[in-house]
Amino acid sequence: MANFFNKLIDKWLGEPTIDWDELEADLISADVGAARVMRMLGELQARDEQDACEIVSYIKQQLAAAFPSPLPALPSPQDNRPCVILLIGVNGAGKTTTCAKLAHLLQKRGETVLLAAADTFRAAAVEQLERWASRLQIPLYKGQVNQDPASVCYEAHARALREGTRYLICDTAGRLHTRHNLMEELSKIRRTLAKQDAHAPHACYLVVDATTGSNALLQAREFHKAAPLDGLIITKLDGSAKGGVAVAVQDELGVSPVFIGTGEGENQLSPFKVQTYIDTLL
Ligand SMILES: Nc1nc2c(ncn2[C@@H]2O[C@H](COP(=O)(O)OP(=O)(O)O)[C@@H](O)[C@H]2O)c(=O)[nH]1
Ligand SMILES: [Mg+2]
Repeated sequence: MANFFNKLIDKWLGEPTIDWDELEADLISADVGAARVMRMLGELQARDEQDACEIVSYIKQQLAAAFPSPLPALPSPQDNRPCVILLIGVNGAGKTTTCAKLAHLLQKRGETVLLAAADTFRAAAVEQLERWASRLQIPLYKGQVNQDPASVCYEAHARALREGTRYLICDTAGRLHTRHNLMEELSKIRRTLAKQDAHAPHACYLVVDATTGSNALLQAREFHKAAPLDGLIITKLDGSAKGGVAVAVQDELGVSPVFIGTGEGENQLSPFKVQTYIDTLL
């Protein structure tokens, strides 16, 4: 994992003066968002700070303070109704894998979970979730190929209500944030879920791939316009990707990170923790 701040200290510690342009470029490359970078550097320059350790500790503290405390948590079921979680995002972001990981995490906490395979565009997508479900022994509701995803979610929701399942996690098809009809379909899924419980979906999380850098901010912006996001799940933080986009999304949209994915295995999903994030993931 990238350890951005240690590299920053190493780089600047021996330097007699800080090259602000270069420091700016370093920070921009971490995807934390230009506006915040400018604000932080403006403050440091105003007090003519030259000490690398001081600079790094100021930046760390500012980035940590970007997030609300406490961070919004995964909702829990209310009134004995299943808590419905919808995972959305572009193709390849990690939605299907994250559905399985999240279901597994909840099962480990003793919760009951039903997965809904609402990515009915590709048979392979349903099969992918099916393989996870059978391996991890998680109940799965799957639709027919080409069945309306909203109707799959509806039927899965009905089953979860009937069986008293505590969590329903819906996997959806990857959609380009620029494609209107797919965004419409998302609204339909939401409306359909609300038919059996006005509060459903209780959480709609956008899954973004950390390796796409600042493109994840563009995705978040567009998805948030189409369907209000309750949180962000950042995947693939196990590589050299920097997770700075979490700060950018928090700053611009007020949408907080809830989980991070750090590998392809079922146990590689963890709740987002500010300090761990600042210390290891930037
Ligand atoms: N290294 C790594 N790979 C991941 C992570 N999450 C998902 N993947 C991989 O990313 C690819 C796409 O994931 P998938 O769940 O199919 O994405 P979807 O199209 O959004 O459903 C798969 O090969 C996953 O194994 C992660 O946190 N780390
Ligand atoms: Mg998928």
